[in-house]
Amino acid sequence: MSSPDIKLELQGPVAIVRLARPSKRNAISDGLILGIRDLFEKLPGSVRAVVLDGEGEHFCAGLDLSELKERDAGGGLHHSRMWHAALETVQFGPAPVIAALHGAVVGGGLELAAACHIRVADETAFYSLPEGSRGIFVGGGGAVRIPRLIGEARMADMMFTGRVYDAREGERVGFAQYLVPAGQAFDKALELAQRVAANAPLTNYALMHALPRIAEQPADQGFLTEALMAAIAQSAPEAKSRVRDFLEGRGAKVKKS
Ligand code: 1HE
Repeated sequence: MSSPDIKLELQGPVAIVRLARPSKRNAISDGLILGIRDLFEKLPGSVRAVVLDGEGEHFCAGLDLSELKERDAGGGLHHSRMWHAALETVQFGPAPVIAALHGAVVGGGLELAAACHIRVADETAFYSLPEGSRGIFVGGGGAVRIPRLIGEARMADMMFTGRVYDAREGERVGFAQYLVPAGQAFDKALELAQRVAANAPLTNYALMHALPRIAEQPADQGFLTEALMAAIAQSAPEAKSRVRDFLEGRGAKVKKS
């Protein structure tokens, strides 16, 4: 199911995915969450990295509250599971996703950002979980993903007290890995996506699919998963040619930034 509220543009190996419902601050309706799922499921095989952006002054205002009808427990369960399925296609889709954050990154918008692999925020970004004050709970995977970014105590505080983190605090506590001047999040995210797209595909696969699983495994299983993934990655012809390039003086050296 495609949604008119999400747009896809291809720039070589980088896909630019844009939430396109600025009049509603990119609030996520059922149609839009299904549109996100379908778009990520059907990304062309040539895509090596994705930039996720939002049109207008805000990245995303979260769940479309106008659709929050009286649901029975079963309806609520299935609604939340629909979000989970959609955001799984973002996290475990074909390519790493770099979110370009500005303005409101709130509620389900923050849950969407948390499913991405790198978050770049500009100085206008702010983070909030208004579910606490609306009498509801997160339902888009936030209870799992957000504590992994900022810790459970900070997430609970946000929901108990309505605390809003500004862009600087957000970078300090771990919402975003990059903080850039106002208006520059998209350009920075695109620059990073181009770099990510140039990695060996198996390295990106390991970072997307092995690393988060290893984080959940007991250490002895994690070490084994790491070793298996390392063995597979280094056996690829691409790894061999990249290492040979370095040893023969053609590969880039590591430089201080
Ligand atoms: C919306 C939504 C929305 C805006 N659902 N319509 N999320 C929230 O509780 C956040 C609610 N939104 C806000 O706090 C503010 O709108 C913003 C800080 C994001 C932006 O403020 P502003 O002044 O730029 O815009 P606005 O005037 O508040 O909104 C413009 C329009 O968008 C307006 O509609 P209009 O028809 O009067 O023009 C708003 O009603 C509409 N709008 N946000 C529906 N969220 C998987 S579970 C996840 C659970 C959650 O995400 S709960 C948190 C929901």
